[in-house]
Amino acid sequence: MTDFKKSYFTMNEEQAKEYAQTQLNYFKEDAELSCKEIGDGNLNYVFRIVDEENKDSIILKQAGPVARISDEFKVSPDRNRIESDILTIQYNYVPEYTPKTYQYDPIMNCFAMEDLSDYTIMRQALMEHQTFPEFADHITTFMARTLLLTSDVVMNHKEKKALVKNFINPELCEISEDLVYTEPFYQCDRNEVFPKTLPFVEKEIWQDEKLLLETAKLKFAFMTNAQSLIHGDLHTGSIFIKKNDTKVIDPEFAFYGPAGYDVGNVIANLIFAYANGKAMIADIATQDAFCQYILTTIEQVIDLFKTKVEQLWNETEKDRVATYKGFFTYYINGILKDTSAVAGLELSRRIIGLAKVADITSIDDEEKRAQAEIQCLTIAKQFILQRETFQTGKDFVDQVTRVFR
Ligand code: SR1
Ligand code: MG
Repeated sequence: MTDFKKSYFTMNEEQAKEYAQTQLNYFKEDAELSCKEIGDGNLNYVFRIVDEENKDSIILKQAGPVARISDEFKVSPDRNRIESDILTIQYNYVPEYTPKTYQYDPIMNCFAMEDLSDYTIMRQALMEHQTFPEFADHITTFMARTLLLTSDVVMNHKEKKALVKNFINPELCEISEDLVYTEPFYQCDRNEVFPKTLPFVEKEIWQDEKLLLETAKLKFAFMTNAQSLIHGDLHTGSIFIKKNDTKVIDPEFAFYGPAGYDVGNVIANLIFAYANGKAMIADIATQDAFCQYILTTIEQVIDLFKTKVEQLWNETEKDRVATYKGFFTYYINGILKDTSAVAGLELSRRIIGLAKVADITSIDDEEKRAQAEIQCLTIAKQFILQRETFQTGKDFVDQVTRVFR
């Protein structure tokens, strides 16, 4: 019998099964279980454990001492606590779109959660060019509630500060500070630039001093603006989806940061799906239908987000000064400006930096891939440099269609 109470070690499938049998109050004592490691993210181990008799199943997620993508990233397994805690908070605010968690173990740095095997990772589904008309509605409910209700606008300020403390997440923040805000903007060894895209990156990104200055301002805003308890990594690989439902997973990068960070990540990753549709769908009618769906979704994400934040703002008790005339407009415009900037940063870093997205890397025709990458980077520059001009869904969509003509 393995002693799971003594000290932390990373589990293999057999040990995860034994863990589920002996440590989780979930399966019957004599249940016959099977276990498979199904994680395909950059950081953690994800075990799916199934009761072979009634097919009831659960997910066990364990944090390892280094990232899976590269052991250069030594990240404390305590991120598992952060993830389990924030899933509980998000579940309180948005039970519809958050998976249910069951049990967190601070020794083994793992927690159990609802199995979502009947859902697909959204990035995968979008690469198969599936469409999800309700997604914009779901994700904007998720973002409006989690971002506004954890902010100083509506929270008791001492309680908010206690949350800031609980969610200090230095190691995961450092990954974003490096991979999102710093490395893509100079010739860093860790970058991996597609050779046909390199001349554009060298001239239009690394030598553009105006752009570099803006990324510096944005990096310091990311590190200092404790506005909302953000998910911190809200790309389409952190979303489980099926036709009429959405679940947001993987919030281990959570900390108090700019609210627009989450919205910007959603927008950028929809643009990657759009670029993939343009490059990979040969039939023009099918391509048009899919790409139009993405544009509609981008527009709805921005406009519904604004509407829902305003609704919540109006129906929730607030700090006295937040009720002053003009403050809401100032506040939401700030979030949208950050949304634009972060969308630009995410578009850049997934093309130039270490952590790529399959929407782009799966484009097998080299010319088409380089074209898609340069189009994404062109949009990115505008999103960063002209960030105060992107305030409506249409502003974002127009920029995408101008570049992808
Ligand atoms: C070292 S981790 C690389 C990337 O994977 C995560 O999902 C985050 O996006 C991070 O930047
Ligand atoms: Mg992740």
